Amino acid sequence: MSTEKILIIGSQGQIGLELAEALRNNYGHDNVVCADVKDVENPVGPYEKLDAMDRQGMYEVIKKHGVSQVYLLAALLSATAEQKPKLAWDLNMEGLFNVLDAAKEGMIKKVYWPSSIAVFGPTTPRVNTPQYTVMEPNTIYGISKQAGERYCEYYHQKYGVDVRSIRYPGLIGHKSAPGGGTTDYAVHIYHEALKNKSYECFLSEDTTLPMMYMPDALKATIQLMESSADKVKIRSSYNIAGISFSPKEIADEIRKHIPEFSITYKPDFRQAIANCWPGSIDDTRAREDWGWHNDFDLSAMTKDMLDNLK
Ligand code: AKB
Repeated sequence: MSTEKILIIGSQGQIGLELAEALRNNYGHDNVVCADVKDVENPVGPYEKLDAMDRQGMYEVIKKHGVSQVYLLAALLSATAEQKPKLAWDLNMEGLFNVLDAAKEGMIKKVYWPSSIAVFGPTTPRVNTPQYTVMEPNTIYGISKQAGERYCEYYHQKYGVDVRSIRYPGLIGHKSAPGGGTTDYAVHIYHEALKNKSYECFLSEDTTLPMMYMPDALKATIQLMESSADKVKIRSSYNIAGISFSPKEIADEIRKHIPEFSITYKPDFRQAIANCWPGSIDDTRAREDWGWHNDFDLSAMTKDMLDNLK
């Protein structure tokens, strides 16, 4: 029997929906409480309606369920954050402060908080971006993630908070839809390829970005959270790498399965965001510290996505 009680805040988003399923398999159905600002009719397990910015509401949920670990996934992603900068800053930071303070006060034992490749910026080396390098993010999302990383490390060093984090690349999965990111095209493209045999991409054909298939991202997240504390040497956030590809390369891969698939390019404001992000990531530290490795490359992911979406 698991002694852990896990709370996922932002459980109805792209990662939350899949992570809840994976954690419920590992820890038992009733030991994972899902929470989100959305109303959910007939939730499949314990569910609480919760705004991550509502500190008192969050603490009541933590106490009510005897929560020991929080995964804080509620956030505005890069593209939406540029449209709503004030809300993005408030949500991305307040939610984190509320959870870090809960850990500092001893209400919970462990915190997971996702960072992103958006912490890097135009002055960062783009190829094999190192763990430690120049970081001058120029999007609200990236600025909030970088500030969040600094707070995580500070709370760990100053108050002993056991907080763990990964800098996610663009995530691709077939079970849940992405919302408001610059890397979302790499999910939409599969849906459109099957439905319409064509796709208009909002990034240019040669925009290479770091990406990852959802099973790899879930594996990394749970592996990091289950590692013994002494192995987690970085308390800001870990680089992890999966696959790097451009819209042209993913389209070529899809064409191996759907030969008539065609792609056109109409870059919009998201192109400027993508231009300032890395093309590939050096994840040596995650590999060395807690044994991370990815399983899926572009061709295995494409086959699996198309098989499942069909
Ligand atoms: C986004 O595109 O905003 C996210 C991310 C890379 O953090 N997928």
